[in-house]
Amino acid sequence: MEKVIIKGCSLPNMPWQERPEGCNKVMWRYTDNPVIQRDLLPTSNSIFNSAVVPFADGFAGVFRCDDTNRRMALHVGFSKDGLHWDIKPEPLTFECDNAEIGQWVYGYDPRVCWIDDRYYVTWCNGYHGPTIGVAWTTDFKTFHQLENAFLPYNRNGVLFPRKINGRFAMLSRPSDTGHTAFGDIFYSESPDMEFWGRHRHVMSPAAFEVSAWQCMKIGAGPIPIETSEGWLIFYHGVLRSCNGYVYSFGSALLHLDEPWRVLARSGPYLISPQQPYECMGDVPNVCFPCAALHDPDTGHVAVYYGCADTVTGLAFGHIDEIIQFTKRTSIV
Ligand code: BMA
Repeated sequence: MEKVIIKGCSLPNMPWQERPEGCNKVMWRYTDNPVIQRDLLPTSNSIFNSAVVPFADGFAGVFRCDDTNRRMALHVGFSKDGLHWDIKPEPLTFECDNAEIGQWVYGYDPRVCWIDDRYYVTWCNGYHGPTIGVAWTTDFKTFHQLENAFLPYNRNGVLFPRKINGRFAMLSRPSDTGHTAFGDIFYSESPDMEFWGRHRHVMSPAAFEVSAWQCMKIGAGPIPIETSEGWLIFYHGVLRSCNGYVYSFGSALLHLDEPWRVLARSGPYLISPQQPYECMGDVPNVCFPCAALHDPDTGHVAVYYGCADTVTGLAFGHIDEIIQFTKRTSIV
């Protein structure tokens, strides 16, 4: 394979640990996982499925913090090193011109994406069922909420970090009100972040006999990473076992100009629930990625993922190795 070109801003200060001695895995876990404990806030039951981005001379994030009423809220946090976080105890509030849209019901599983001149937040927003909320900020203090991107029911809205063919682009996962046994990833475009259309099908769950970890439903995770081999995405997949759902994550490469075209898709998972903090918690056996930091100069990537719907974990890898793995094991 030719040298992979990776887009993005240099990020020499991102969290990183080398692959442990003797480890032959494509991705490996941070030794001090969970990187964010469930009770970092006095009022939090759990902090997981959260979004982290470079900000100022460090990092900022939008965190899913369920409180001890078990209400799902979003909180802002800041960190110098991406490992130790100062998460604000009060939930994030949005400014919105439209009272109906701005009325808070619940929010979870945020993603944050820098495009052009601002950070966009997308999240699973309660509006007669879950749909994709959209807001922007420049300072992580004031958040301006826009129209919901789609009709309910939809989850896992993930923006691309630049316009594609002149339009904003987003992956999402239409579904229904519950944790039902279906879910495909779709692609949509917008000229203005308000009106979304040109919907295209991207991926369905895999056949059980081909790749069982992703055979029930799938959903996009972190913001796609642009490379010379295509958009690298991490996505979660669900297996339905006799004892409940198991959430793992793998990788895929999407065509740069027509991202609904899947170039390669990993048959094996990259990370599946195996550590105690991934297997035990409010929802056992869940690894759910929502953010990644990467440094194009070194090819390092750090993926933040929710563990057992309770805490946040971190896993590392080399982008070129993940791309090779995706192509070598592809089920497309
Ligand atoms: C999904 C979402 C995620 C959660 C996962 C496992 O449907 O609700 O927030 O992590 O289920 O419970």
